[in-house]
Amino acid sequence: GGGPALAAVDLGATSGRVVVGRIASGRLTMEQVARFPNTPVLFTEGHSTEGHSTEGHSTEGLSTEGEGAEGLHWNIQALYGAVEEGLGAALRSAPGLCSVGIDSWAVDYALLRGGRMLGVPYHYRDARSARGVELVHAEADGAELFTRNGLQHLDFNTLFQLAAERESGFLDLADRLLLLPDLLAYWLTGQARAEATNASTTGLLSVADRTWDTELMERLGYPPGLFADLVGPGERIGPLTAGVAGRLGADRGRVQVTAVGSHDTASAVAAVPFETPDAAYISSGTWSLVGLELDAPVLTPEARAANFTNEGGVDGRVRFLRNVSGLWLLSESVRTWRESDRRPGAARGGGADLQELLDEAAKVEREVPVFDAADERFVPPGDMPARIRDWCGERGIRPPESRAEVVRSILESLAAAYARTIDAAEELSGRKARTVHVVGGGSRNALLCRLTARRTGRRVVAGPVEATAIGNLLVQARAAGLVSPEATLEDLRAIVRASFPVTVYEP
Ligand code: LRH
Repeated sequence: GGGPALAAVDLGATSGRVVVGRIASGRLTMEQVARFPNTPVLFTEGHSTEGHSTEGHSTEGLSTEGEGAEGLHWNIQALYGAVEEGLGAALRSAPGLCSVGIDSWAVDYALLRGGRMLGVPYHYRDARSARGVELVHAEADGAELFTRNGLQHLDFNTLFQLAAERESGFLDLADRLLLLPDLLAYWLTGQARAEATNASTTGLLSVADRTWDTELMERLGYPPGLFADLVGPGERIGPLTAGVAGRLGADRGRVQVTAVGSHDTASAVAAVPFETPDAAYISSGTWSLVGLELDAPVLTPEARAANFTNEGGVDGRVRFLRNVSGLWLLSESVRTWRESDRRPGAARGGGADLQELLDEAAKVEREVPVFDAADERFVPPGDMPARIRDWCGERGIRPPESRAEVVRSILESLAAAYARTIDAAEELSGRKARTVHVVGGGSRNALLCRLTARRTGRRVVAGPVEATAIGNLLVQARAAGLVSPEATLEDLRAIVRASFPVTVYEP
């Protein structure tokens, strides 16, 4: 139809989508107009990988464990092409499109000089960050960093990646750094900005006042001028450039790019259909982000020891949470099994269809091990079942044997990590969490939701699946005046409740 409409560009670690949103009688309707794969690329140096293999077999160009690997990168040009195409589809479906918002995973960035991108952005799962951690900690230790930025220590936080970049001399060439959603917005509008929720994941934003920590930047040798001016969710970034508007067949000036919670988790949390504040959330996808929404950060030594983060949320809220692993453990296992089934002479391993495996996993009766899903060894791409076996072997625990048992073990371990994390969040913040909301892809995984209810001893409210796109769209709707500009986050969440059903799992 010709009424006003919005488009959310939502990039995930495995796929991206463009979703058109419309508001009618207090409800949000959504239409997915484009979906495309996000396939990282592994660049290797010359011939140095010849004769080597990664854990004994090829991993479709994804592993960083082979010798001679130059690095794991995002195919950002392909993603940008798909975004433009998706926006073309959005305009065809909704000629009244007036605003576009972009979100993606956090922490990753591009360096530019004179407006041109230098090199190909790295994937946060690339192994180089470990070196960056050493370099940064030589200047500022973990305790100091936590009081400055409020973040959970993750090796891939932008400030660690940049130390590796600086050591290679590459940083000296750059005059601008843009996180990936900001880079796409720059290509669409010509305006270079730093959206605040995502900037909060760099480690270089002050948790006290959410401005750039130029003192820390200077100590680490990162020129403060690299970083763009901050914008908050709901602020305008700018209209499409004449070139982009021309290609898309849009009237120039009619379509604005609007800042949203450009960190996907910020958009997802904005769309959690909380009915009361005493509830926790799990934003469940490649990662599981488990925690509470608070008005102020928790910066105690206990919060740091428990590895909690205080990320910036929409409307100045604080996302007090822990990044525990997620469905990545499952998707990498399935990938490993498919590859081994394809190898000539492979014994039939019993199939690697995810839904079938989940059905079988639900029937597993033998007790399966609960391993530490947050162990660092599970971060790089690779053979997760082998790593789980190793984890168990090191402790003399009987490992899961069949594929169904491995799946069950992964889900039990995730649910156990959720339970631990929610209990810790309550204790650290003094806020009760009587209900657990699960949003994102994992909200569709009935077995995981059931195990989460059982292990947390709390009621689980699952859905919506597309929380990230919903949060992205609702922030734009408010900015564009399609809902009241005065609407609070709670008002926006009432729209989520009115628009999307949920599934309840009792403990
Ligand atoms: C989830 C996510 C998460 C970050 C990680 C890098 O997609 O943005 O919040 O910790 O990716």
